[in-house]
Amino acid sequence: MKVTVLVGGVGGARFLLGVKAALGLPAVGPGEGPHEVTAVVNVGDDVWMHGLRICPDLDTCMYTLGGGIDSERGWGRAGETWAVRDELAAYEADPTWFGLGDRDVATHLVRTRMLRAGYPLSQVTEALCHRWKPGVRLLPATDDRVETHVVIDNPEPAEDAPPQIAVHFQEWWVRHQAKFPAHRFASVGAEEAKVLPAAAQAIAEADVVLVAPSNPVVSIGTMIQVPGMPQALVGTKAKIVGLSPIVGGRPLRGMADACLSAIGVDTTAEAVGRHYGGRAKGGLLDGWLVHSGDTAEVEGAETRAVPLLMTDVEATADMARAAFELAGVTP
Ligand code: FO1
Repeated sequence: MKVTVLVGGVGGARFLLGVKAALGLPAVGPGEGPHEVTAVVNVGDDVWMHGLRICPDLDTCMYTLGGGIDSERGWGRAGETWAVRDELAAYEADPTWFGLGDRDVATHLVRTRMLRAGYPLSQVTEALCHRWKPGVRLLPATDDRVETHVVIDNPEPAEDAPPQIAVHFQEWWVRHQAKFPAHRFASVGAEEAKVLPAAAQAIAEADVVLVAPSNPVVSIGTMIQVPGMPQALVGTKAKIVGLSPIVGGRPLRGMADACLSAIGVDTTAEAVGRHYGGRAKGGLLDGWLVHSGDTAEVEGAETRAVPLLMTDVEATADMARAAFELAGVTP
């Protein structure tokens, strides 16, 4: 069976562990078997820092599925040290608010060198995965630079300063911890970008497409805005089933609520499902899984309530199985 999953960062990576387990593959590392899993990963969080290209969602998926993640943080490497970060701070080399771990820096050095040599991000990711062997194909949604920037009230208002400024998503998310309300999000570069052909093909040829419980706005939303992605999703014969990242009116991690309120969507499983829209009504979803105890009516999509807490790999595998069932496929 060919399974294609749209994923963002931490939540998406954890969900992929369960998808692999549900297909009889080892959650971490490479595995044998008749099933193929392709993850189409958000690149909107990607950022240039200290001359290095950082791809948080691709790296979180690669480290999580390859066994190198710091599972406490959900990003960066296990057993990390911070000498480079501390040395950069000693030089007062901005930005000092973004922590680059020493092991993580090696990933960014290899990626930056390959990008500078002209390799597209998809080939760079494939090369990095030769080491990490995540056991799924990790594809960036696009090889082009599409970055999420956030319009906020100017944190340093001055009489001649603009009342609002746009900052990179990482500055809003990490430096400001999203404490300045986002007025809107901009996918910088989206107009000139195009969906990665291999990602569009993985969606077209899938037996089922899953939308991971990732941030609906800055992970899934940003991916769907990449030109060519909507066409791929409309065109696939596969059922598209999503899993709600909102449980009991709260995001399970991260600050999806801050993002949802910025686009005027309530922080409920039903509101997110309706935001994605039922496929029979021109939206994204054939099926929408919400957590037991939550309810959702999404016109044009079938909804079901199942446990959606990714407490361990087995619980997450049950979520993937429920999604396969809702899609009417059997691995
Ligand atoms: N998140 C933080 O909250 N603080 C950090 O200093 C930080 C550094 C960092 C470095 C590399 C990387 O791949 C991710 C990093 N993140 C950090 C997480 C990152 O902001 C988020 O994982 C995603 O962009 C949102 O999903």
